[in-house]
Amino acid sequence: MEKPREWLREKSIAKRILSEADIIFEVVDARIPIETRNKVIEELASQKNKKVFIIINKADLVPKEFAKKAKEEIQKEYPAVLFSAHKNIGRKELDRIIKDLSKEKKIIKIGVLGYPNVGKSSLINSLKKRKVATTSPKPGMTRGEKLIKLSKNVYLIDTPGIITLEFQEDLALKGSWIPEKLDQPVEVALKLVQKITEKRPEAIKETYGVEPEEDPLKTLEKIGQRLNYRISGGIIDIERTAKKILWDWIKGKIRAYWL
Ligand SMILES: Nc1nc2c(ncn2[C@@H]2O[C@H](COP(=O)(O)OP(=O)(O)OP(=O)(O)O)[C@@H](O)[C@H]2O)c(=O)[nH]1
Ligand SMILES: [Mg+2]
Repeated sequence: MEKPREWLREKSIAKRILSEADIIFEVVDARIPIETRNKVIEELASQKNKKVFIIINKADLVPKEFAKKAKEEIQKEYPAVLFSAHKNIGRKELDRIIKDLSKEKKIIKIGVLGYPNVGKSSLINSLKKRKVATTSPKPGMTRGEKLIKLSKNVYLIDTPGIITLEFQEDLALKGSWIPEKLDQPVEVALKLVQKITEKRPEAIKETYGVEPEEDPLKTLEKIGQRLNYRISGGIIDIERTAKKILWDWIKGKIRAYWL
């Protein structure tokens, strides 16, 4: 499996944060709220008996109905909050939760954890109402941990994205892996296109103005044609098209979602 060293490093960060923090905010992507739940974080939190809240971020990218269903599903296990760092969804609710938590102890530290690119740093900026943490569409932006004072006795810890021991391909489908770092970007884009075609085919039409085909490779070709991505001889540049689709997915430009 790829990157075991990276994984070990991140697991040790997760361990440290889980010892240091009193509460864990696990951030997930509202488009794929179940897939972006992180086993490493949840297992460590339960071992250490830390209270976990799941923050379903990027709620602006999904319809209300879907968001509600995702929340109900997750709340079977953990308290969950629908949130958008961009559109101010759920800020009041989360402010209230933090205020209540802050009464439990003299000083509380909330560890903000999750896969790369789910919006941990953006969430912190939104709560702080100021840009204190660096954000970027590029997964892996936040490197070290950063302690941010939110109020008199509440601290937030921004952390690098935690990945679990899984294939690059699966991480890329979660928007947590840079497409340029993939060995097989076309294969991954095909999987993504297939999933979108299965779950919400309209999203292909909305984003690229072409009808999806049953065969994802044909869809990819149509998209490449539409974008006019060509290599010499006029052949469609499939690899460039694949990377573009993966980036669009990372950037939230494709409105597909599933549980
Ligand atoms: N539409 C939408 N995009 C968001 C939201 N929150 C964050 N983003 C975008 O998602 C991307 C990643 O945001 P970050 O806050 O850097 O994510 P992170 O989890 O800190 O990422 P790493 O530090 O790389 O692990 C950026 O392009 C943000 O603009 C949101 O609520 N809605
Ligand atoms: Mg970050």
